[in-house]
Amino acid sequence: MDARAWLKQRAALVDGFLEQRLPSASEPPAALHAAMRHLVFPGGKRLRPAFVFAGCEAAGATPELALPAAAAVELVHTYSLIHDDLPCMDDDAVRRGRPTVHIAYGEANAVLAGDALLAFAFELLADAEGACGAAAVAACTRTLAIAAGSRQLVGGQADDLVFAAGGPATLARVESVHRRKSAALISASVVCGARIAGADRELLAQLAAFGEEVGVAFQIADDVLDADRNEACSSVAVLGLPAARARAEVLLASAQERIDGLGEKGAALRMLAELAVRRDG
Ligand code: GRG
Repeated sequence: MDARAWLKQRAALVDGFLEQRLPSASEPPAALHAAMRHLVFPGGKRLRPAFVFAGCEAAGATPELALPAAAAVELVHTYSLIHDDLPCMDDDAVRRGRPTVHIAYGEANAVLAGDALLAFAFELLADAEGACGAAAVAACTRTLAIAAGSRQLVGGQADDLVFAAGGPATLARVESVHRRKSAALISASVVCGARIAGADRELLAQLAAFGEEVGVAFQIADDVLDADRNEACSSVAVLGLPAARARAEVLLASAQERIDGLGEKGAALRMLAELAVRRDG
């Protein structure tokens, strides 16, 4: 199947689920609920949910089983983008070609919308107990909570914010931020999908390592696409464009090698990894 068509089909699954489950924009407090929906719809590439589905497939289950986990991961991602755009962080007025949430709904609603989306992500996961089993839900909750926490996503963001003041930029420092801020959630996505399919410890470790390498390569691709922003914490800043591109390819190849043994079950993961790293937007 064509990779983009595959991704679009998976995105439609998540969109439908989120459309049904998120509070409507008219439910009071209406400004808050409208702010929550503002960045969820029409949404972005929906890569992380696709990694959840692909992780589930890699461990041998039908991907639809992982739908609540896929939606939960996308909401954690969405919350992080809303907060990242705030004036106290990156101070961005535009995301995905539209006004950011604080521009459209005010700063307080943007903070609250992010908070509520993070909480709702875990509500969706908890509700999946009947379909996925209590053990799988508990394991996914833990995986996602760790990836979203101060040792991963939030900690990476904290270090990114003070990166320039923290000493000389080195590849090790940049990739430490990339691993936490970006790769942790991608790795957790693959792992959650596999957990729902009942993967054993060995496969989970293999997929976590795959996800981390793909995640860092994905972030390098992002640095390359944003090269003209001259950010301090960027692989382009420490390596230059050609070497940054080459580093992403090395990581992608290493990640792909890790899942060679999965055969056909790993096809979706392999396709998605390529799409995430060799993208043009
Ligand atoms: C504020 C808690 C907190 C965390 C912020 C996500 C993030 C950390 C910052 C956003 C800026 C950034 C460059 C993050 C790295 C991850 C990344 C490249 C996000 C964009 O992901 P895509 O390309 O976005 O999947 P779409 O729009 O397709 O969903």
